[in-house]
Amino acid sequence: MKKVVIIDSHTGGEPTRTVISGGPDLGGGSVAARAEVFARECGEFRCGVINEPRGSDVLVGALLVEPEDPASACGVIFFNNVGVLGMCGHGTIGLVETLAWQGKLAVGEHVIETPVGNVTARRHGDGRVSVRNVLSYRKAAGVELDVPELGRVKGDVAWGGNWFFLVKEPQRDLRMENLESLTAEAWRIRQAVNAGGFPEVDHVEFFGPPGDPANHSRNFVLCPGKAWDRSPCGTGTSAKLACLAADGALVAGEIWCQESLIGSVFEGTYETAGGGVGVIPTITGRAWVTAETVLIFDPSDPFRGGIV
Ligand code: PYC
Repeated sequence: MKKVVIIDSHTGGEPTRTVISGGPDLGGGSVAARAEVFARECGEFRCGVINEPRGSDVLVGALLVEPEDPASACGVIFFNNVGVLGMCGHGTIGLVETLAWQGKLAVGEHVIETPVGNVTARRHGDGRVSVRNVLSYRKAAGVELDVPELGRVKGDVAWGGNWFFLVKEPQRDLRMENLESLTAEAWRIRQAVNAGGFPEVDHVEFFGPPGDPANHSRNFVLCPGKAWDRSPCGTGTSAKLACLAADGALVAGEIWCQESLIGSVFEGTYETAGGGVGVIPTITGRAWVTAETVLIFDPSDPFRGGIV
């Protein structure tokens, strides 16, 4: 009987399931190399942890691994219902809160190794966490697409630790009542972006006016496995900051308050970096631990590897 210890948390409504122990042996090397092994060889574990009947499509998994550099706090491999993520902003905040809840991480700064590079997480005394992300940049501006049933769609392709298409036109009404159509439209846009020369894009992001005038914008982010992000998406907000910087619409150090479809907020700022090629975003948010439990993988259970 295989047992996997997990701690669940949510960051602005978006859940993170951190695997504390019982995960697969991925060998040595960089976190990027171990993430490749995980992606290639551990599909049953990934689906068993994330998918029904133990989980749901909205969960993001965070597999804790030994860091390559002993000076780092930990390594992490983020994963979801369809594969492995590069980075995950809400997941990093959830991971920090989880380790703090276990008494393993103090207030202060901690380096966390991810498959796409090291990030620095600062745990504040009030429970907030700021994540200084990887270099983020806009790859293509004003990309125009013909999307079936939607017509002409215009947007930017940007990297914020994952690949995003940030829709500029047409604007969508970002309310919960429109969830079904937002999901269907974002999915169609993703297919058109992929067919239009950007196969790497696996997240699509809409923007609109905030519900709370204290914020700058509301977003809707569709993730690679068709789940929508309940949080404002840390890597999506990083991609947005890179585009705002490239457009000269936000200066370094200025705060951008990004609101999600459910009204949760991340604060984002950036430093210029990469010789002007991109920016280093810092995303601040808060997570709460929701459960600590043991998953049981019974060899006689026909759905032990999740419903795929
Ligand atoms: O917060 O970066 C994020 C994220 C990626 C996918 C879901 N959340």
